[in-house]
Amino acid sequence: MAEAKNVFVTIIGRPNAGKSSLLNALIGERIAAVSSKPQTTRTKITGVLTRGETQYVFIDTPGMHKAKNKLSEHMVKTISDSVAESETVLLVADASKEISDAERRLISELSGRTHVILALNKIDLFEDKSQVIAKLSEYSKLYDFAEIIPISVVEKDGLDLVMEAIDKFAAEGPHYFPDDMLTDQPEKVIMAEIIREKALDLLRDEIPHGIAVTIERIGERDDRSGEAILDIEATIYCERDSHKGIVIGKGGSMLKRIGSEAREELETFFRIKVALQCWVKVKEGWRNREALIKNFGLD
Ligand SMILES: Nc1nc2c(ncn2[C@@H]2O[C@H](COP(=O)(O)OP(=O)(O)OP(=O)(O)O)[C@@H](O)[C@H]2O)c(=O)[nH]1
Ligand SMILES: [Mg+2]
Repeated sequence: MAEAKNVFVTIIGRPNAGKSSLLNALIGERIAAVSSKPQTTRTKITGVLTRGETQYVFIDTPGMHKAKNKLSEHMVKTISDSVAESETVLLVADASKEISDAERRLISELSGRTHVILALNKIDLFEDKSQVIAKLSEYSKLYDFAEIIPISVVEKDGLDLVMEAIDKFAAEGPHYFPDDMLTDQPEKVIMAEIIREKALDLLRDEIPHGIAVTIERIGERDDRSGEAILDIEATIYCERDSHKGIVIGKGGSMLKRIGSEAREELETFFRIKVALQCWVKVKEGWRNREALIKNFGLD
């Protein structure tokens, strides 16, 4: 048999660039929450893919932004710690946006590393591909990337090229995770992230950042016909009483929608029937309180 190989890849980039979408696409499972709102990812998420002799370990990070509260300070620190941890860096950029200051800062912090791949995402948004090429050359002036690959996660375009580029940096070494493992995220975290993703999708813009989800209880039982059911009880925390009302919605309609969309996704992910119960609680100003951030597992 060929020698075992591994490669650790940290995925970085501005908020909303499509880092978590790319992670999910490369792994082939939705292990990380994705949403149209920036700052969806709050803590690092490890995704594992083993193909043949090579184990790929991906570390998804929060989008690089200016820290505005204690939670985002933790998020920004997570990015630099994760970059330091792995040799290969996959920078995901949004081809439809101007290069931001935060992005420039992020790139300057890579100072001199050689294993940096740039994936220029969302090229599906361009009819005129010459605009993509112009963007490519703008980025190539900022850093000596090992490779620059235009991709579209949505259209699954260029993903094989990303894997090939990463493959070149795989080195002989052990598989640190079991070959059938997809993520180091504990089940409870994945469950909470799926529920938070649905809440982010369905709620108005001003609330999502103030939301955290914790899983209070998990239990398995058989229903009358003998089919296994996973019972999940979750609490959705928000920062204000007025937000609580919005999360619950008229006659509980919003909470019902969040719950039923989350349940469907949970059933697909865990491949088991799910009964989900969600409560809503207020914890004022949690994003600025260390103890609560710790409590939500975001430190
Ligand atoms: N048009 C288009 N949209 C995309 C593509 N890839 C991702 N998106 C969308 O971009 C948005 C952000 O995606 P995420 O994967 O959550 O982005 P992220 O970089 O992880 O964001 P943060 O975790 O907030 O830093 C979502 O609405 C995705 O559906 C793409 O190739 N094309
Ligand atoms: Mg993300």
